Amino acid sequence: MSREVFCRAHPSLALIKYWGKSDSRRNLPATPSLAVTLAGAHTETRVRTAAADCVVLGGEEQPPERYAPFFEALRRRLRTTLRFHAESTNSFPTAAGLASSSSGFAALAAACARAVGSELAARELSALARVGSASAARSLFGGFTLLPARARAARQLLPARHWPELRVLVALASGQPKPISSRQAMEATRSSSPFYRAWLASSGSLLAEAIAGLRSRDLERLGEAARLSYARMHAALLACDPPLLYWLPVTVALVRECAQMRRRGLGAWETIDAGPQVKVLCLAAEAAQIAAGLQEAIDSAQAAGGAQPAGSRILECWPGPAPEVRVEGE
Ligand code: 2P0
Repeated sequence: MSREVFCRAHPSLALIKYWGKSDSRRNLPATPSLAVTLAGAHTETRVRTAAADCVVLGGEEQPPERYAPFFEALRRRLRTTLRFHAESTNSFPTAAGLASSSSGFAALAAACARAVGSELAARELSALARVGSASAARSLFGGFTLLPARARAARQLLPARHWPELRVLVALASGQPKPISSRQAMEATRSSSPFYRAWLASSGSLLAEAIAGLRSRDLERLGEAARLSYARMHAALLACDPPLLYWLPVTVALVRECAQMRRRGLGAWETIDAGPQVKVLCLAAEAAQIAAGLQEAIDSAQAAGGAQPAGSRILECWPGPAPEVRVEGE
């Protein structure tokens, strides 16, 4: 079979964070997560059937063991013995806390299924992508998505058109890969952080508050719930033995800049994943002004560290679509 399948998928930014697993063998999340699928950033993947499974990301062959459970689950579900060759590129830094595994496994699931002629429903593809990376379950849907605790698949809560004015400014604090993977850090949090139970216990009320803010397009209400979610996740990380800290000086500078902007009446609410980058929720009308403030904070933090200003480091994103899949050759 010579057909090649192309898929473009978008990363899923969690506003209420998934952090911790209820079942690590099946990769089921211990906390519910609420996310927005981001247009303005994407993964593009081309898949064909091959003699052996192989994933090449940004020109580099990936460790097969990271992908083996996903490919096994895929073959079981599709009732096939075929293997897959995938070439993938990201429009943003990989494994740097920008949710590249969410768009990556979503694109892979959608493209592999199509490569064997299967038309699985988005919910089934979501369950397959989850085996690779739980956040990827959410990237199979556009707009605003929910992956409940212990769920095997995500679902769309609201379409992108619910809030087209919403913006996410991604401040690239560092393009370096993170020092410890999310998966290892989640396990360290479960096994060594005394705050893990408190983190799990608080996730339900944060989710309810965030959903209420999202439904009513109340940026402050959504932003405050999102802020508590990332702060509590990172507090649990800092309480690990040994402590885990993903932040850099520029991360702290960006958090402080957002607080200052809010004091000046601007609507800027930050969130941070497993990496040093800061993503800022705001509205389109204020996005340019907020982006300028974030850029200034990056430049000053770099100057304080003795580095040259690195040019524009702000990526503007907005609620985006589900993956796009097309067959390119027969
Ligand atoms: C999220 N993150 O909800 C959270 C918030 C990072 C911080 O999902 O082990 O790569 O592959 O299921 O999805 C990053 O972890 O973890 C993540 P695995 P994943 O987006």
